[in-house]
Amino acid sequence: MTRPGPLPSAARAIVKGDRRALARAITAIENGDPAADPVLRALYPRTRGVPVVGIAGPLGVGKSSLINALVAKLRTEGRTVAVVAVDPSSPFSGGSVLGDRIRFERSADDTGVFFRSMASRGAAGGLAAATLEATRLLDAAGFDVVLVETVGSGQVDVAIREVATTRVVVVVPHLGDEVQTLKAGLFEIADVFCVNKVDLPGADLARRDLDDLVALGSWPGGWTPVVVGTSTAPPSGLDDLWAAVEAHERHLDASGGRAADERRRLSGEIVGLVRDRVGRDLIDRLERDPELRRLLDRVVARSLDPRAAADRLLASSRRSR
Ligand SMILES: Nc1nc2c(ncn2[C@@H]2O[C@H](COP(=O)(O)OP(=O)(O)OP(=O)(O)O)[C@@H](O)[C@H]2O)c(=O)[nH]1
Ligand SMILES: [Mg+2]
Repeated sequence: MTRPGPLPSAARAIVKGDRRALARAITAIENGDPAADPVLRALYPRTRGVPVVGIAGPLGVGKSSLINALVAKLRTEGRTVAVVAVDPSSPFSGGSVLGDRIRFERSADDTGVFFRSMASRGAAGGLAAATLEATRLLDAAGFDVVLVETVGSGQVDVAIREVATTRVVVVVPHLGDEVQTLKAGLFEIADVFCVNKVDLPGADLARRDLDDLVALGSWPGGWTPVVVGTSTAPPSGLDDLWAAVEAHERHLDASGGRAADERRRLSGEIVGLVRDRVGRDLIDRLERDPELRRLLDRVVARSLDPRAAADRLLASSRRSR
């Protein structure tokens, strides 16, 4: 049941600001450990729906550098920030092309910032689900803003659509190959395009190209993506970047998009959870239930095809309910 009541001790610790309890709970989510269950359930009613800003884009464009800069800015303004870096060591990405990726700057004595990385466990969808649950804990823990960096893999980036309320897609001057990345699905998910490294030549051209692409696109939901230019060293454009994020967050409230997105996200999440459980249950039964084992034997022996077997499996699970 999800109504506010006495909290399990781990959940209580998280609400009180215990960062180690928070980190442990996120690890449990990451590992699919059932210990996360009571914590997630108890804290769900305490989530407020804080902005979750996804920072996506190809390798090495400066996502982490931008996040460091945004964290510094938000902290100066007195806001607390949690950062989740998704898939930092995946076999797909392996880090920036030149191996010069920026680490997050951790300030041990600032409890207003929390950094966490989450590794990919198989499917991008699974990672997105785990990240969504982690952002809920961060919300319930009281952070004002959650920033999520997704690295490299277009699939993970697109899956993060289901997690972030505002999606920033970062590119660098000389789009080149990156246009391909954008075509691979990133283009459609952007609420803000950020041309980073405007200190490099070609930045103006890249911004104009993006402006043209945006003008050609059709954008449901009444929001046309904003194109901003930034550099992290020397810092420039960071206020514009954050202003674009906030404008999108305000648009979500004014247009009813936030509520609609949330409904869609939650229905997808619930269906995903049911699918996982039913799937696990069926796999279990295929192994154990002698009748179902015979069914599988027949498919192996080519006397039944997989679709017919699926029909029978569904029929039998309906009967047994
Ligand atoms: N010239 C220039 N270089 C930058 C800028 N921002 C970041 N970089 C450099 O770009 C490199 C990659 O920066 P990161 O912040 O690690 O980029 P990332 O997108 O997080 O990289 P991955 O996580 O590996 O995909 C580093 O060498 C940064 O110093 C910028 O505004 N201008
Ligand atoms: Mg990075």
